[in-house]
Amino acid sequence: MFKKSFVTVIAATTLALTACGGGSDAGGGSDDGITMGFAQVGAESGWRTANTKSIQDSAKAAGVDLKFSDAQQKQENQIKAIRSYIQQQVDVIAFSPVVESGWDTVLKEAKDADIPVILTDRSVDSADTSLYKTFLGSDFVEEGKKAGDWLVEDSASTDGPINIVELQGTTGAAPAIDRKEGFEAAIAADPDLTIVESQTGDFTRSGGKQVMEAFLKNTPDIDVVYAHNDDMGLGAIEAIEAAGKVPGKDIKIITVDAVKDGMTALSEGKINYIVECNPLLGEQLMDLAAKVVAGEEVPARVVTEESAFTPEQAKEVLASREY
Ligand code: GZL
Repeated sequence: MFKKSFVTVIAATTLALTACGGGSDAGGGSDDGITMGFAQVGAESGWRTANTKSIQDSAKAAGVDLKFSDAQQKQENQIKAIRSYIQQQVDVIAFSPVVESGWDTVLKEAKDADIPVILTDRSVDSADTSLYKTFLGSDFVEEGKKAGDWLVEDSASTDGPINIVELQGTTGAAPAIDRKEGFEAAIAADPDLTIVESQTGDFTRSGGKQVMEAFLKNTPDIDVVYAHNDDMGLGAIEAIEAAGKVPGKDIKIITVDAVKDGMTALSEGKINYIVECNPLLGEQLMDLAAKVVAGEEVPARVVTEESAFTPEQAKEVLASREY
């Protein structure tokens, strides 16, 4: 016990000294701990809500002074927030880039101000990887592949063409780009599987519903919906039911996230398969921030653990799901 508390004291002292501006990477910082500026994408989906709660709860538990902003899915608002955190000389900046491109200038400003940056959830396409310390988040290509692999297996016993419509996430966002890439690579294995329409629903339920209504008007025989997140899949369910069809039966639905509402629809058979994307990144983020502010090395990439669910599996786990 003594050894553990001794190590804790050393670590805390180092951290406290660093947070007070002693470390090479520290900004101004508060006297008794880390100050973090977090620029969130928005509140567009159940996943985002769970992600925000995880970050806020974990900051409180870790004694991190969290400055939090909601960009309402606008890149210019995230950039403004990051600039305000630089002005405030926080110890560390973390954010989930709403889209992959257009970050180099503001990330260089943070680097010039000697404030380390951590990417969470989504990444950027900057060629200069020195602009951020680490990227904590899912492998979206793998998520798309899991969705496509399931469909290839599920349709193996079906003869003839299978028409797929795709509800893409936010245009230019890493999860939208990568989930599309992974899914297309997986279904290339089966020439009967064809994406006949693909359009962004911006990761929102209303967006998914509106685009699905248009798909149902334009394409007479839709067999499968592949939605880049649960919320757009839930919007598609509303449109399918309004058109007098049975979701999960007349039109199969595959989504990504596994948030409560999605898992409920899955357990009811309205969705056929959900690939999990874990939003609970808060605890890992705070651990990484403590190391980064203390000037310790951290891995360039931290991939989150996640699963996938069928309706039967959803029924088993629904009551115990954290989000
Ligand atoms: C994925 C995350 C995506 C979710 C959507 O990590 O960025 O954004 O899949 C959310 O639900 O809007």
